[in-house]
Amino acid sequence: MAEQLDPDCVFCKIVAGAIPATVVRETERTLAFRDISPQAPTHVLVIPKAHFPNAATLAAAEPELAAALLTEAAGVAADEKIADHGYRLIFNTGAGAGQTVFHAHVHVLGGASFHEGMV
Ligand code: IU
Repeated sequence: MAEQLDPDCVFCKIVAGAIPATVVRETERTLAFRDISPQAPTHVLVIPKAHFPNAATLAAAEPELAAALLTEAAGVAADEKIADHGYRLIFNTGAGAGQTVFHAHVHVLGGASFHEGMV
């Protein structure tokens, strides 16, 4: 399926292969790659290949694709062997929450303990 891409979006450029990324998992409609600035021993981003500005717009338009991000995040956790210890999923939604790339993505963070709280 040819996905809807935004030529000005950095994650769309990764999907198109125009910007390199270390891809760890891929399905027809999702891509998982290592964050370029890791905040934990495992830090992977799972994105829809199609462009949606954030998780809320993705979920409203394509709930099955939004759910697929969670399935793939669990797959990343299994592949990276971080599931037994526990891992954190983060969807920053909006600039005020720290979103800097406006293409929906979930952060998969693991290999460390996150006991400090939510922020
Ligand atoms: P945020 O939730 O929008 O703040 O997360 C964006 C992430 O995308 C952030 O952790 C960046 O390090 C990461 N990233 C990347 O992995 N590759 C890139 O080319 C760019 C950002 I630009």
